[in-house]
Amino acid sequence: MKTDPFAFDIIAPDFIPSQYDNHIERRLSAMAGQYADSTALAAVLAESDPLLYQVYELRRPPVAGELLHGISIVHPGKIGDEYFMTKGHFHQVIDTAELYYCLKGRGFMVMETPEGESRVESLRPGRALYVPPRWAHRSVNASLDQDLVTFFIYPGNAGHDYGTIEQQGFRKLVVERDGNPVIIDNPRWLPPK
Ligand code: S6P
Ligand code: ZN
Repeated sequence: MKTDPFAFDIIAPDFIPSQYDNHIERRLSAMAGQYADSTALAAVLAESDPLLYQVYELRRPPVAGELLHGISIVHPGKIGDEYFMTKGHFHQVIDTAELYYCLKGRGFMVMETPEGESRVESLRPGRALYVPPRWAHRSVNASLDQDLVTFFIYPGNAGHDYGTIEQQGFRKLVVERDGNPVIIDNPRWLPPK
């Protein structure tokens, strides 16, 4: 499919792209199993189903030479002491990388490989982050009063594999302790076989 060059704007304060062709809204009910504190989770869901994050995608044909890109906005909040976060995934074509650039907020990218290696990198405005091939990734908003906004770019054929993360989560969790974000081990996580 031939595409002409195009340009668009991503402008403060909300950074919603001036053009996009897919808008995803993820609510708590869609990823309830990911939060460690099931009592806090049930209490929140009994009252409401909060919007955790939104993604604005400029979709591209699913081929290696294309670059799918867009904006991810994780809203502020917690379930128990665990901050709002994205579901997280491996790419379906696992050896595809992704580049993130943080435009707003404070947070972390939690990453791990199928072999159980784990890394957590800070996100703050002006910071670029490279997620290498084979690293699952999840963004966490560690601020309770502002959105975490990132611009992402990855190969058009990468796809998403959510299954592994849905089963046992990431090796590390980001939680609030005495008003500060702290990285702890996920008690539910199991080492690779
Ligand atoms: C896609 C890229 C982002 C995420 C978005 C939402 O490869 O990493 O666009 O899709 O941040 O996260 P998730 O885990 O719900 O897809
Ligand atoms: Zn990705």
